[in-house]
Amino acid sequence: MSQVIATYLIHDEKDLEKKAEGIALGLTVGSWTDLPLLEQEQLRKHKGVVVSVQELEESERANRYFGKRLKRGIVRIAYPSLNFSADIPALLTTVFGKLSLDGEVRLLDLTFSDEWKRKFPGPRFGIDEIRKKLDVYERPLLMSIFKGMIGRDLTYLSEQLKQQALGGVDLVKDDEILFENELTPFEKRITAGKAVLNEVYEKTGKRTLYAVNLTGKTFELKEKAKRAVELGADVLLFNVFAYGLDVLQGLREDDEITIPIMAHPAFSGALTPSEFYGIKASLLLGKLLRLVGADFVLFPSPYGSVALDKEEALGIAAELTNDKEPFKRSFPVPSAGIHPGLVPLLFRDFGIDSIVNAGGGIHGHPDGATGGGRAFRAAIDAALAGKSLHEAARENEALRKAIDLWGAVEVTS
Ligand code: 1AE
Repeated sequence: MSQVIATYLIHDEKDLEKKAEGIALGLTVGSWTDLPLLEQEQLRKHKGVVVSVQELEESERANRYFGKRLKRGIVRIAYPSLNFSADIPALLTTVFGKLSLDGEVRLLDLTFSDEWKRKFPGPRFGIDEIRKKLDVYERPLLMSIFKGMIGRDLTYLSEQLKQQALGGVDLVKDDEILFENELTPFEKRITAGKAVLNEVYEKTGKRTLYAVNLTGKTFELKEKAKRAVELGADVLLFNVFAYGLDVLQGLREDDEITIPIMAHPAFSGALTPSEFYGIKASLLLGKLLRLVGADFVLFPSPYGSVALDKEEALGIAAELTNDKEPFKRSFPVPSAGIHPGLVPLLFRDFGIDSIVNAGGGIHGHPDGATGGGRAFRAAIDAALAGKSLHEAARENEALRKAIDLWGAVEVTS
């Protein structure tokens, strides 16, 4: 029988086995042992089953956090797929619905059967087809972010886009905080953006894709996304955690929405950061975002301004690119506070199939956004060639200026 196996970190004062059994029962058939035998038999096929309980060493940190001495353990529970429909809301409500309110349980992972995975789309494009769109294959991609756009008009947007594209970036994304507004409405951003990027392409031969922020009320999103496709938008940026994973899946599965989707992590920090409860980032931003169809996934890198624990960040990237899964691979985009001096670290950790993404690190360059893009491109080339940034900076003025301003972390070995 098909099942979903959930792995949890649990804490309990007394008996981990008992707590695990309580979860398996509580999230499936509820209390059943007092029922007549016939009903017990009927319910047996729906009951969650504790697969394993592995007790961990007591943790002083956890005891301090909870203000009491607790046992800790890793618990695996199998839930019969029979119990819930093959959609994310039903899945999450089953494996971590009421349980998430417990405050002493962290959902670490979910394992799906192949049959269950087949009910989900995965990315429409994924890494390989996005590379084809850009005709860039042998290096990490470079993305920049519009900054300071609130209260600015289309002329300003067009100029900022042009400066970014001239720096050699592969993608430019809207800031996630740019919503529908009179000065730069969604549809006009797309048409103005297209005109600028075509102009730059005519001049330089370099393609740059623009990810426009798809915002508004949930039930208006599909129509808006279809209109974006009609207008020739390249990519949709989407604040998925403000809406829900299922909304992204709905956009992905609509055959009239034929452009890649870029998932932004805004609001996910309300769910992932604690080491004691909530959801592990590699599951939420990695495995589940890929399952529902994100082509790109942004997340905080271990090095910038909103640093994520390194193991978590690597875990997200591993889930997005694991080639044993039956889905296209999603692009990992480690972000936030990135400048050219961090490129060697990002390249060492995330490799070629990743995207270097920067807002402030592009626009804050002494030569403006174009200089910022050039500095990043030189840093990426240096990392690929195994050159130090300082060595590369001797031949590249833009990189030298960036390093003088922000420093550089060289990677040895
Ligand atoms: C984790 C998301 C990063 C993001 O969206 C963003 O706007 C970053 O900006 P900078 O690079 O930190 O200026």
